Amino acid sequence: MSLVSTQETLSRLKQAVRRLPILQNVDGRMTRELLLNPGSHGLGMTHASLRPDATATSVCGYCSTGCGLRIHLRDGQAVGLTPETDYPVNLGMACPKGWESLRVLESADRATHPLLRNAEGELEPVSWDRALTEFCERFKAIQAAHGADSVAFLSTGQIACEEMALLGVLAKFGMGLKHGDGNTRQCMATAVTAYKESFGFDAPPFTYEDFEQSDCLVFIGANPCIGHPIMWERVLRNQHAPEVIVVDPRSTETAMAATQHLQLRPKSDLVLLYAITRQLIESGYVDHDFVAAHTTGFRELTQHVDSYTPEYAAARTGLSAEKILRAAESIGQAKAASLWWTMGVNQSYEGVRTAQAIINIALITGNIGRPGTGANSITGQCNAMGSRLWSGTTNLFGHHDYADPEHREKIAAVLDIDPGKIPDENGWSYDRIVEGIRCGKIRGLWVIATNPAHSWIHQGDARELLDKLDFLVVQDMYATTETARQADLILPAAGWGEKEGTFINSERRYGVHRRVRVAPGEALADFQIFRAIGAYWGVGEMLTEWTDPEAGFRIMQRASRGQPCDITGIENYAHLDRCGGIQWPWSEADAETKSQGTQPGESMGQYHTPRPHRRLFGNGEFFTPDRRARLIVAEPRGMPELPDADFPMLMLTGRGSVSQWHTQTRTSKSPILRELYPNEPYVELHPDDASRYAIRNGEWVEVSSRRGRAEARALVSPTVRVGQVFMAMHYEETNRLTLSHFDPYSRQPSYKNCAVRLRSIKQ
Ligand SMILES: Nc1nc2c(c(=O)[nH]1)N[C@H]1C(S)=C(S)[C@@H](COP(=O)(O)OP(=O)(O)OC[C@H]3O[C@@H](n4cnc5c(=O)[nH]c(N)nc54)[C@H](O)[C@@H]3O)O[C@H]1N2
Ligand SMILES: Nc1nc2c(c(=O)[nH]1)N[C@H]1C(S)=C(S)[C@@H](COP(=O)(O)OP(=O)(O)OC[C@H]3O[C@@H](n4cnc5c(=O)[nH]c(N)nc54)[C@H](O)[C@@H]3O)O[C@H]1N2
Ligand code: SF4
Ligand SMILES: [Mo]
Repeated sequence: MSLVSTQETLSRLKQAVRRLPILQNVDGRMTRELLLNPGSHGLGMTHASLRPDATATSVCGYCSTGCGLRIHLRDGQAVGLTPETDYPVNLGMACPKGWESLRVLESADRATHPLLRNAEGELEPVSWDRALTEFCERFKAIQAAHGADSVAFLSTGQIACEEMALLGVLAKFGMGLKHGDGNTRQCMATAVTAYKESFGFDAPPFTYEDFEQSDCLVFIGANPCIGHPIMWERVLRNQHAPEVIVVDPRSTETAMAATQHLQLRPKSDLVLLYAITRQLIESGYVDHDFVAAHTTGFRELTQHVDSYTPEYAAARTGLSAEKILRAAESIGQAKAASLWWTMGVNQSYEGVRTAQAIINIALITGNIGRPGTGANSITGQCNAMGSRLWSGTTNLFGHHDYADPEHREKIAAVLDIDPGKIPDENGWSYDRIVEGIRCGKIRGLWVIATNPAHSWIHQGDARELLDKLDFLVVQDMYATTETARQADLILPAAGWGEKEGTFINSERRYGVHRRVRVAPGEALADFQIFRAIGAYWGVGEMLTEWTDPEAGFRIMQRASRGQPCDITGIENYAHLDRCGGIQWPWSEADAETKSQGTQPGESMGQYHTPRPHRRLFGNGEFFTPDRRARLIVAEPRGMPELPDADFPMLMLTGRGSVSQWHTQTRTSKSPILRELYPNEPYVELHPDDASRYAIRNGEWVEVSSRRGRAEARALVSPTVRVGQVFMAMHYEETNRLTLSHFDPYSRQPSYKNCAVRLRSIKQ
């Protein structure tokens, strides 16, 4: 089928849909013909490939950097891509994952048809009609027997805002699923909670230019050389000969490029940050005017950190007092210091308070709201930010509050639904959903664009629990993921490049990704799957306005009105394209009163980026009721599982290489990427430990914990300290070992600390 002929089919179908079948037909069911018509892949999608031999720009679908990729089309099909030279994020650069984005769409293990587990226990292809009917009947039967709450969903930071918004509306208000969470719990929940408490809103304040304008950058538990390589490129463009301080227990690529590496003991960050805070206060580096006008809690903070002398901190962190003093001095003396954190902070049993200790330092030194400053959480997935605002999981649509009746009224009006459909409290977090399966309260689970059987903490337990479910539905691009293998029903999804919508990157920038390929077989865009489920479930009426992603975007805009993340001033997708993305907030008032066009000297090539409003808190006003930021402190806690005689090593986990993405469902499908990373699991250990356990570099070893065992090749290297090992999360073996424990406020898993032992096994 050629795409050009699809154009006609498409417009005919669109008309047909508006006239009758999809959501308006009498029994609320989408007709089978319509679903199975190949043209229906594009239903309601405006489509870059409708312009043969042109190019289209899409935001990358892997990490939260949000690089602009120019897609080259022949006869309407994407044939290749290059990084967008003028896009204000990446300025012509991309990492190998971005370059290889199209290749991974072509894999033989793409899910092309719905698959249903038959009486023999095997997955067999079925029609969409059958799949959707089973989906509804099985989940409804579970709800009838065990209550509406007994079915839950797990969503993602890797589908478009419009898709996650539609999913939230459908699942929570249409299907009555009270409990839904997403993989952003594994990733960003700590930053969200920390920001909400400290700033009054989940609001990362920075813009990427801050990487270039800072004269002191502090990276805490972040390895951007691997995780965010194009952000790191922006650091390399910094003309201020900046001090770069890296706080990481490992000698990472980023640490090696730093001017100061604080190679602290794992999970001693809170002590270190309090010691730095104490030193900043003692040395007179506090911006007292800012503190008095814009914060609360400074006296308590001063008292709290008083006992964190450099000597005390040195003993607890394993760093020298001089190193700690030098880092504090660098921050204090900087004209513009910025502090950046990622998973070394968020994935911790005391992550929220650690993140807030970072926020405190930025606040008391007045390093906020000015170029080159900020307490800046770097996001993970391409649309983790979108999931924070729009998934409806941790907050009500557009960062409203489920518990607030006015918010429920507002959102009900925006969605044109009965306010009674909106629950008056948040649903369960991911870990509670998992526990809900254990105790039999959750019987049905719908997993969308995430792979918990690989990525969830203490994997053996997670897999057993998934097996316990009465009905497990997995909606994924690939039929072979670890979770899909356990599913009762697999719904085949189109991937990035085969559908369209918006992502929000780490600096709050909305960008569009476009449909430039046809999805294989009968795979459908998630947006379409949600609409189809709505129709089959009998709540199609509720979704009438959600005809296509851009219509969904307009609903989101209405919901954002008056919120700190107001985007009512964005005209449409074309406007986002023209501007190279737009950072929130961009309200109608902003659009009227602030210059949007290119100013003299501000040209960004083809793009007209709105210049003002690019970083938050320039006026010192925060989103708390009294407009002041909160300085929040806590007592550091101990690691729950310390190395001991049986399990004498501490295991760290994280990203392994630039060319690997998470559970490897996508990146392992590119032959080029496969050349660029180790294809076998490996464990990094220090040369002294290697000789203690008589392990040679490259040999297979057994790594075990109280929860499981794994085999991996030894990578003997001084990048880790004696007594510590590192395993990359990209191999399914890693989470067999991890210990299930969480931050008490954010419920984010603490993936980066558990006790293991090593044993040589000759193979
Ligand atoms: N290539 C690639 N890039 C990615 C991803 C990917 O899978 N592959 N995933 C994306 C996603 S979703 C995310 S969330 C980000 C993650 O990006 P990062 O957070 O930068 O990556 P990690 O390697 O998980 O963790 C960062 C560092 O935390 C350190 N660390 C461990 N324990 C501690 C501690 O107690 N204190 C301190 N200070 N540091 C500690 C680790 O040694 C590690 O170097 O990357 C994104 N980018
Ligand atoms: N030990 C350890 N574990 C970790 C971490 C760690 O540092 N250490 N990091 C954690 C973090 S930060 C994260 S973010 C998680 C990530 O964990 P996961 O979310 O489980 O990892 P992914 O491999 O990104 O899974 C995404 C899935 O969505 C599918 N997919 C991609 N695009 C689409 C789409 O458009 N539609 C649909 N329907 N499916 C799609 C992919 O094929 C894949 O199966 O892992 C966490 N686990
Ligand atoms: S840095 Fe991130 S957004 Fe940019 S090309 Fe690589 S994966 Fe894509
Ligand atoms: Mo993440």
